[in-house]
Amino acid sequence: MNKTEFKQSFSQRLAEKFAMGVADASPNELYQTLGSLMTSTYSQDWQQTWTDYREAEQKQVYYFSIEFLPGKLLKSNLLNMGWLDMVTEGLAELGINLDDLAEVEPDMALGNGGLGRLASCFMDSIASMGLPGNGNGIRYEYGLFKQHFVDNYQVELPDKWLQKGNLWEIRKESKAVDVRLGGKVFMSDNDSGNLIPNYQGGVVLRAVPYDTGMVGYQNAIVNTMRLWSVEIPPEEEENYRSIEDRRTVEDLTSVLYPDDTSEDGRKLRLSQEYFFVSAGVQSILRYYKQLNRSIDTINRFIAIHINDTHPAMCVAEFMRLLVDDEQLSWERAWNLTKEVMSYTNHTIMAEALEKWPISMMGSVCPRIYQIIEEIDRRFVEEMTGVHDFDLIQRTRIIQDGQVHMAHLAIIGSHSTNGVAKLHSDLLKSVVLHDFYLLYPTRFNNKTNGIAMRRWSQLANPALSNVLDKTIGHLWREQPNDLRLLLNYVEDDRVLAALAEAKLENKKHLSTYIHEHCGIKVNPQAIFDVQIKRLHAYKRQLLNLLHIMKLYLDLKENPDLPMEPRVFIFGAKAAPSYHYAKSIIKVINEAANLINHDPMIKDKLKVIFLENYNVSLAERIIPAADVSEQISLASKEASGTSNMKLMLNGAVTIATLDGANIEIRDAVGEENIAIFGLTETEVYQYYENKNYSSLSIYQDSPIVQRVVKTLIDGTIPNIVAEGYEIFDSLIKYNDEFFVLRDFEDYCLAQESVNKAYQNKRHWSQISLRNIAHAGRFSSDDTVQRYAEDIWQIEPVFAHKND
Ligand code: 26M
Repeated sequence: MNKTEFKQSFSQRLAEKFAMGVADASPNELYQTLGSLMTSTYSQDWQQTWTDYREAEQKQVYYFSIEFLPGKLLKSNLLNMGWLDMVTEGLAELGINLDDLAEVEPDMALGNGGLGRLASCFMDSIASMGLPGNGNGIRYEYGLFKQHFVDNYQVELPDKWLQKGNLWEIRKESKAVDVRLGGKVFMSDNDSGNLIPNYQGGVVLRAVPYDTGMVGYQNAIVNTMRLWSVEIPPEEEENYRSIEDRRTVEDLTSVLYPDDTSEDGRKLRLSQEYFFVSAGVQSILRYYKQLNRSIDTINRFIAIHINDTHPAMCVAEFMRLLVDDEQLSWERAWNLTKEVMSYTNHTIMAEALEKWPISMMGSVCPRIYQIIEEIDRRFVEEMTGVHDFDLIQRTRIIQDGQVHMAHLAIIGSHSTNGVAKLHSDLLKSVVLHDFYLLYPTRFNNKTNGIAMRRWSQLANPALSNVLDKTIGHLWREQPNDLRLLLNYVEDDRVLAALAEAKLENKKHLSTYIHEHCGIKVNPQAIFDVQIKRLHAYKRQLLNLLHIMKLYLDLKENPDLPMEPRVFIFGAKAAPSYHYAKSIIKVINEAANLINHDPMIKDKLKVIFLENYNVSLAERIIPAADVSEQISLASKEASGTSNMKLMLNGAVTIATLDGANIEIRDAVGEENIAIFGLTETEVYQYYENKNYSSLSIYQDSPIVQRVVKTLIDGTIPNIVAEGYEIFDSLIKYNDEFFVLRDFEDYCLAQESVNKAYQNKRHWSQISLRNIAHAGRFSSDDTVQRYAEDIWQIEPVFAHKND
């Protein structure tokens, strides 16, 4: 399609859909029109992709994830279709600004944070690499809550993202499957003497898939993200007369759980897990059986990936279908299951390692529980005599009345990977060491990556233009080409152009900040950014304490030589995470104090932007000068905002944690500000039990002065929260070593301040960060999964001309 044809089709589609002309249409109507033109165009490729996979009998991967966080799809689909420039220009000629349309689309926020966003980066990359892969998840009626600040507290509002419909999804009623929940099961022999399950009670629910096309980057490949929604099967209608009964069913896919760590043991969450696992695995087997191949070769055609432990029941569900329905022997089924399954671990935080009471699992999915018991029994039997008793007890699936989901995922798969080098090493040496002894060859690393096109071309056109003019266009497809920038590290014109692009982005963000917070910030100031979920281990508190130090220093000496700074936060706290919410309150109150203190002027501003999500990330990241990656070493599995910020030229202040280590290796020590305890030192403290935050507090006047602002009235309106945080640091011995790292952090901050004083030098550091970011492309990451774990290969893109 060319521009003229596009304009014609667009106007025609608008007339058909809304009986309107461009001048009368609202942004939403224009958005709907453009979207429908796009979906009807790529649907041919979508169908063709599927046909190609099936005809070639390609091995396919199914990425099971309880969260996906795609954000908005309009521009990313336009880019991948190769339409972005044409549509931008065509619409402009019709008097329409594409960005105004894009704004209308609600963020698809079916995830909490890093894990869900990673899944969506992978979906983009899998399609863009031409790899046969599908997403499998839940179509939540309500996405992650919307965050508002009321009286500087976080308040959660429902995210009704589907209210105006969702033009990217297709409901596929004919592909529905039934999922059984609850009831009882007992096994008996059938006529041919085979053991079969008999179910009593419980409910049968219909899982209806909604498919969304995952458009590959200009390769005519469109893969599928399949999200399941619950419905009452029409033939069961009479059993669901009351509103209450109906509601218990509808609840199943109604809301995304907003906690991203500790499992609170809710039965509904477990039901959600089984629901999407069972629906997904059943539909995979239905597809496989259409191929008319022996069930014994299914591992050559299907790979199932378990994204964190939430879908770990895939192991047992796959066994159930092979043993109960296909009547395979346990041994045959088990070998196939292990070959099909693979698992990624995303955390070492103990409270996030999922466990379910056996009574709950027995009541939600009794047959699955039985199968897990049998897997556990055979595991113990197989290991007895080979390994020592204690090791077997520590690694078995069922312990102390609970089902350990990570154990199920590891025992039932052929691959377990961490998400950054350090994290994968810690899995082997500490967190999953026992399993490493049992299965050393199953462990591997796959460092996370990011969808480069979204986080550079789409989010940062200003920078992209500079790159095009400097190193040509190839970086857009080959992110490693960003290295060519290094040739220009002494080129003043390029350095100035990079600085100019950054300033332009900072001006845009300043406008947004003014509109949303009523605060005027100086675009020439250092924009210092910490954006991620609010968590004690991520240490937003460390950032705040340093801000308070700067504040006190400035109060003492208003002429302090210091580059003006704007500290920018974006973070949601889990609604039940009291401490995290207190941190938000305190940061907001400190911001209010500092921003309105006439003595401080433009030197220091603190901005906490409401409702951090993918779209807001796309505004903040291009405007960032400094990237805060300050988790306690060993606690952040990888991080991915660190990669996005680096790609956009921010300079990182970091602990040696997660992928920060690989970022340092990429850019070199001179181009990153590293501080704080190493993971080894942290573990030494654990071992020797000799950390005392109190003695640090007592020995350091600066630490004392800063920590006291929490309780001495310096920060107003935070009596309860101030004491809560003060106590966490002093009375409860500072679990995340905030005080231990404080002074080193201040030094790192000071070095950043110094570096910024020399603008040319700063731009050079920034350039080196951009130049080395290419290695964190999720295109490469998924390629490594494809080769090492899934054993899938690209199809050759068909030509649609
Ligand atoms: C648990 C219970 C109830 C409801 C939700 C959860 C839950 C949801 C998400 C638990 C964990 C969840 O995600 C954890 C996560 O996002 N981990 C991050 O994964 C990223 C991608 O690998 C890493 O970069 C981050 O370091 C890691 O914290």
